[in-house]
This record gives sequence, C-alpha cells and structure tokens, in this order.
Amino acid sequence: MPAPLDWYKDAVFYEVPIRSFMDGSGDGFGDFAGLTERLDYVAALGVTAIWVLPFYPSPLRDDGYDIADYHAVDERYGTLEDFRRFVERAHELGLKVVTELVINHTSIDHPWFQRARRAPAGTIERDFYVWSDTDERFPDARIIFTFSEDSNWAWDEVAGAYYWHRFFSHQPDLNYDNPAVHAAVLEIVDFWLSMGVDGMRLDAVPYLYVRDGTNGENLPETHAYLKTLRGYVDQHYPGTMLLAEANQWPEDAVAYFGDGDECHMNFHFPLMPRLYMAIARGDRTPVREILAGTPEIPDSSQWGIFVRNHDELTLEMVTDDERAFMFDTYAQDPRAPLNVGIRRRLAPLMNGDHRKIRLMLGLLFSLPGSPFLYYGDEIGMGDELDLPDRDGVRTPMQWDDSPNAGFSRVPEGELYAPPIADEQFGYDRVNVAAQQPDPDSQLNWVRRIIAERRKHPAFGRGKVDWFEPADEAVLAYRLAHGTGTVFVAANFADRPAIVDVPDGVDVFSGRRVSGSLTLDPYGFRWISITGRA
Ligand code: TEU
Repeated sequence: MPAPLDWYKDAVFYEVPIRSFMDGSGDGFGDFAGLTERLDYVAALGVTAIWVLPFYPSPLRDDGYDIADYHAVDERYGTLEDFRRFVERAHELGLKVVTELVINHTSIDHPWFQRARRAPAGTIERDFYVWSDTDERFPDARIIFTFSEDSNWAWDEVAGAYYWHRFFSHQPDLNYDNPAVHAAVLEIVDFWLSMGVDGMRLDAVPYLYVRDGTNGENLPETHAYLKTLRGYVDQHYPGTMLLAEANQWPEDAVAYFGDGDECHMNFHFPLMPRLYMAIARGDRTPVREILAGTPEIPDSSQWGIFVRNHDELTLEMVTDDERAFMFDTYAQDPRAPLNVGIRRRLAPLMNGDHRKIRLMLGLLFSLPGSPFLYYGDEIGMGDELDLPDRDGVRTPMQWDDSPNAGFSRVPEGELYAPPIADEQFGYDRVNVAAQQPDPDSQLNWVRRIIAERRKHPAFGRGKVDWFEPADEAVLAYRLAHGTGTVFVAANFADRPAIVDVPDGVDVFSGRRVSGSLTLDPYGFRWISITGRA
C-alpha cells in the first residue's frame, strides 16, 4: 500500500551525519557504503525515516553546508552509485530518505561564485550573489556565527566589491532576486528527487531574501518563493516532504507552513531549549507557555520535535535572562558555549542521569509532532569539547569497544576525529554492542518506546488538549485521534509528583490506571484511554 501523502505525520526521523556513522572504505571517514551496511541497525531502532546531512562536493569548512557542486557526491562519501544503493536499501527496509537542500548559500569554491566574482556588475552571472560597494547595507541583519564573524559582508578582491553572507564568510548567499537562481535550484531538486529521495530539509531558509530596512529574516518574498517551490514539488514529486529549518519564534515559524502551501514540516526551535529549562527548574511552565503561544498550523502540516541535533543547542529563540540561565545551568565548562548556544550532547547536558535523559527522550517521542532522534543519543553518547566548532557533537558512532569504536578499520589515530574516550561516556563502555543484549539498556529502552509510539497514531496525528495539574512540575496533555486517544503526564521535578489521570491502560506496563497516580522523579507515563493497550 503506497504511503499516504502526509507520511511524515507518522514518521520517526533519525538524523545522521554520514561522516560520523560508519567508514565503509577504510579511510577513517564515514561514507555511504558504511551507512548502507548499518541500515539494518537504523531500521531495528524502529525509526521510519533517515535524514542524512550534506554529502555533496565541498571544502568541508562548514561540514558540507558549504557546497561546491550540487549534482554529485563528495568522493569521501562515495559515488552517485553508492547513493543510489543507499536509497534502494533504505526503501527496502521501509525507511524514507531525507536529504539537505542547502540553497541559502554556496561555498566560495562553487563555480557559480568563481564565475560571479569575475563577471561584470549587473550581469546574470554576477548577480547569482548579493554584492555591494559598501559593507554598511542591511545593518539590522544579525550575525549568526558570532564566534567567527563580525560582519555579514566580506570583501572580494577579484570582484572589487563586498558580497553578502549570513553564515561563514566562505558561504556567500545566493541572490533570489535573480530568476536564474530559481531555475538552478529546480535543477537541483529534479536531480535528487528523481533518484527517489522522499524529503528535503531546507537549510537556513529564513534568510533567502534580504531587503533594506529589515532584519533579513522571514520576508514575504521568501514565503512567496517557498510557495512556488512547494507547488513545483507537489506537481512533479507528489508525496515528497519539504522540511524547513526556520530557527524562529513561534509566530514567525508557523509562517513556513503557509496555508499548507509552503513547507510540510518545520522544526519547533523555541520548544527545544525550554525542555532543558523546565527540567532544570523542575517546572513545566517554560514548555507550557511556549506551546500555548504557538499558533495552530494547517492540517497537512507537522512540527518537527527535537532535543538535540548536529548544531549547538541553539539559544537564539530565548530571552536574554533565559539564555543566561541556560549558560549558567548547562555550560559551566568554558569550552561549552558556541555562537548563541551550547555545543554539548544530550547525555552530558543531563550529567549522564538516566532518569533525566529518558524524560527528555520520552517527551521527544510524545510531544505533538514528529520526533527527530540524533544519532548516538539512543545509546547515550557523550561529546568532546576539545574539538573545534560543533565537531564535538559529531564524533564517530560507537559500535563496540574495539579500536576506533568499530567505526573504521584504519589504524587508530587516523579517523576524521577520535571516538569519545572519557571516563563517563567513553566508547569502551557506551557502545551498541554492549547495550544490544541488555534488556535494560538505553538502546533497548529507546527501541521499546519507539515501538509503543508507533502503535498510537495519535502521537503524530492527534488533536492536543492541555491540562493544568495543580503540581506545576507536571506537564499533562491528551492526544485524541480516530484510532485512539493517549494521555501523557511528565514530571520535571526530582521528587515524586501526583497527577490526576483518566481511566485507561498504562502503555508500558499494560496495567489499568484510574483516578490519580504518582510519577517518579523525572518520570512520565503514557496512558491509552480507549482501552487499547
Ligand atoms: O543552521 C542554520 C541556523 O539557522 C542556525 O541558526 C542554527 O540553528 C545554529 O545556530 C547553527 O549552528 C544550518 C545548519 O544546521 C548548520 O549546521 C549550518 O552551519 C548552517 O545552517 C549554515 O549552512
């Protein structure tokens, strides 16, 4: 039976930086051959879709988000044939494939930029990018990579002009006022979607257009463009999902759904840091408030829920006081802050406290929307703060306690980065092989909770009703859907909490519950209230 057009509502996504997952070629660098080899593991997690990070030819100065050729695979990741085999095997295992459409900017090494800098001003070639004779235009546009950039303009000697870049200065922004850029983007879309890709994440999508007198984010022109892109994809590749990476406040983030005619999905960025705030304060309020302040979305749209990803834990969408609280609470190590965020993984952020880790993952798999699990968080991987930029949360997957953590057969020391080897999270103790046979391991716990989630379409499709338990440590809500209704109660405090619950069946124990129940410290419960366990 063909998947429904809105398959993404039932999906459980797994995020994989290909470089970090498995080295198939034996060069110390993860690749498609290795990833394809390990797809059985991914499928056995119970996830239903795999999101792979950029793998296109790139100088890798921003880990592939600096693309030099959109129509090929970087040789370190393999070949187009390896990519096809990956997609084929993923589909065989029932996994949807989501790739990256990084179209806000290219690498300066991209032939488009090399041609533009040499082309006369005002030509189509030149205007593939945004140029200016001064570096003073668009002063209200904030700098995103505050640790490495002090301007969004960079001087180009060859062009004799400044070019616009919202991220690194080696990532010049494309000029969407140039129709030739639109045409080039559609060629990229055709190239990859014709190879069976099921979804595309639109990287840094709020920044496509820039205008004088604005902060260069969320402009109406950007939304108009997304409507045309969506129209094209729906017409030529029905069932393909567009996922916005719009790191914005709720009222701006919902706009990326349009009237159901822009992106199918968008990440709920403001929710993520508030899960960490709630657990640190033992109080549901930060989560309850941000979701109460999140407008309704079109029926065909879906929020993407995450607790961590390949970037720093971004604190762009919190208040100054909340940001200070987050840095005080979670970034005591002076190496932890990066740009406007914290470059740590889930397990270290929770100090390895399994109760807290499981509460965060429990909410990941039960908050309204579709969950995105970051590779390695299913086994409780740590991070390495001595690595540059965000590389500390992109270390080799820890398959076992053999050399290189089973990630590669090259001599030790020849990996793109060393596997975590510290006391608490070292690969000698935190690895798939050790957890596989242990029914109480985090790995098997994650498998169980994903399996339970998938039995209840209400998690991805249900209409949510929020409750206000007297104990503010408790977040409680009901998700109602034709197939059944689930009730969720989660305790953010380090003490037991009592909560009133509807009559039903505890999804994990299978036992009937009614009246009220006591949540363990950082505990949560899922109750099926249609009598279906
Ligand atoms: O990040 C873009 C983005 O919006 C950032 O705000 C992001 O949330 C975070 O702060 C960046 O670390 C995307 C990618 O996720 C990131 O890895 C790339 O470096 C960036 O775009 C540029 O392509």
